[in-house]
Formats: sequence, C-alpha cells, structure tokens
Amino acid sequence: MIHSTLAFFTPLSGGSPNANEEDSLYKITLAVAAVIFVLVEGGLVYALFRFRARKGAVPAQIRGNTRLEVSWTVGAALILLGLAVVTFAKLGSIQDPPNSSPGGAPAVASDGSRLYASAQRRLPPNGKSLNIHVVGRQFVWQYFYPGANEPDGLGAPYSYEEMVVPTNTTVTLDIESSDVVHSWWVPELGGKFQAVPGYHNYTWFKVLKPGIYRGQCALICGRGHARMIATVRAVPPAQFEAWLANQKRLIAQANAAAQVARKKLGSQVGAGQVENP
Ligand SMILES: [Cu+2]
Repeated sequence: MIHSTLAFFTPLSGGSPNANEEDSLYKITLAVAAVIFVLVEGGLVYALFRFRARKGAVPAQIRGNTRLEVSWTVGAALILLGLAVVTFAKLGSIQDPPNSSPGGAPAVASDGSRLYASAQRRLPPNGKSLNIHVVGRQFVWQYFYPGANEPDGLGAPYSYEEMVVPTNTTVTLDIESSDVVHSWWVPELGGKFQAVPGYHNYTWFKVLKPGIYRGQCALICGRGHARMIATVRAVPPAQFEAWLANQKRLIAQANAAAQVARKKLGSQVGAGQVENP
C-alpha cells in the first residue's frame, strides 16, 4: 500500500539502472521534503490553535530573534548542501553507461564524433555499446541500428515507432531530429532528452528484463504530436538478431517493390500524367 502510494508520487523506473538511480535520488529528496513539510505544517497548525485570538488579549510583540533566524538559515543551507552531495554522488551512475552484462548481445562499437548539445556521448568503460540512432520527425520516431556498412548494400536497418533491443546489453542512443524539436522519453528507461535539428544528444539504457517499455514524444511538436509514441521492446539477444535479420529482409523487399514502381512510373508517357496507383 505504502509502496504503491509512493509510486504514484515518484518517477517510473525499473527498466534500466539509470532510471532506478534517478528514482532513488528523487525518493531521498522527497523524504527530506516530507519531514520538513510535516514539521512546518505541524508548527503552523499548533500555533493556529495555541495562539488563536481571544477577547481582550494582546499578542506578544516580537521584533526579530537573531538566534532563530541564523539557525533556520544555516539549517536550510545544510540541507541543500546534503542534497547536492547526494546528487553529485549519484550523478555518475545516471550519466555513465556500464558495460553490458554477460549474456548480452555482441556489442557494436559506435563511430566518430559529432556535434552535441547539452549531454555528451558517453560510452561504457570497455567502450562497447549497441548504438542506435534515434531520429524524431513529424510525427514518428525512426530508429537506425548498426549495420550500415554490411555487404548487402541495404544500409543501416531501421524501424519506426517500436525500437527492438537485446536484453543485458548497454544501448547508447544518438538522438537527433530532421525537422522541429522533439523529446525522447521512455520513463522506465531514464530521463528525457531533446531531439534538436542539427545537434546530437546522447543517452543510454540497459534493459535486464524482456518486456515492453512505453514512451511518448514529450515536447509538443505539431498537430500530430499526440500520436508520436515510442515503444522499446526488449528481447533476448538471439531473438534480437533474428528480428534484425527479418527487418533487413522486409526492407530489401520494400526496396525491390519501390524499384518496380519507379520503373513503371518512368515508362509512362508525358509529364503530369502520372495517376495514383
Ligand atoms: Cu512531439
């Protein structure tokens, strides 16, 4: 009961270690705030009853209390300092991706450097992660997976809306936009990151349990914004490889069909006479 009530007030987590760290940091701050809230409101309610106006009574006229004022200023400063220390102590485990776990997919090293906005690209200690390129556009998320230079000539395999990832594998995201500013956010997998045209923003997650993690573009980007959902489906590494291979097959098929259609269009006579198929 307490746990579910608390969950209502705290961030979603459980999908990735960074999301869990954010959640525990939030709970620490919430606990400190709750204690202060009870003390302040308790004092207020006590004073309301204890010192309520009575007929003919004149309240004590107090003009400052140096000791009290100094102590609540110092007390507040100490609480702030404590929260700052805890935050910085946890920041590393939120920002820095760890290595993949045993049983994770064979990690693919990510390529060269690019422009970055607020957050820098961070790699796990061993330098290996599965790097997925996230592109926001009105009004769909597109994901490019490693494999751009494979001999099949298909380029990087991609998917829309649903990102499929292997479990136990550190996944780094390279987030950008092809039109307006969007915001990538799957709450159970960590914080929000903006997709800004011309810039790259970096984050990561590592999903341990297979499952579906839901998100949504978190920055209003136009009339189709509400439909711009994002889903991350985590599956065991072998299943991920099979999915990726199938995705390539589908892309090859679609490319072949497009080629036939293009040829057909090219063979039609006269400009402007192209009919709808
Ligand atoms: Cu949007």
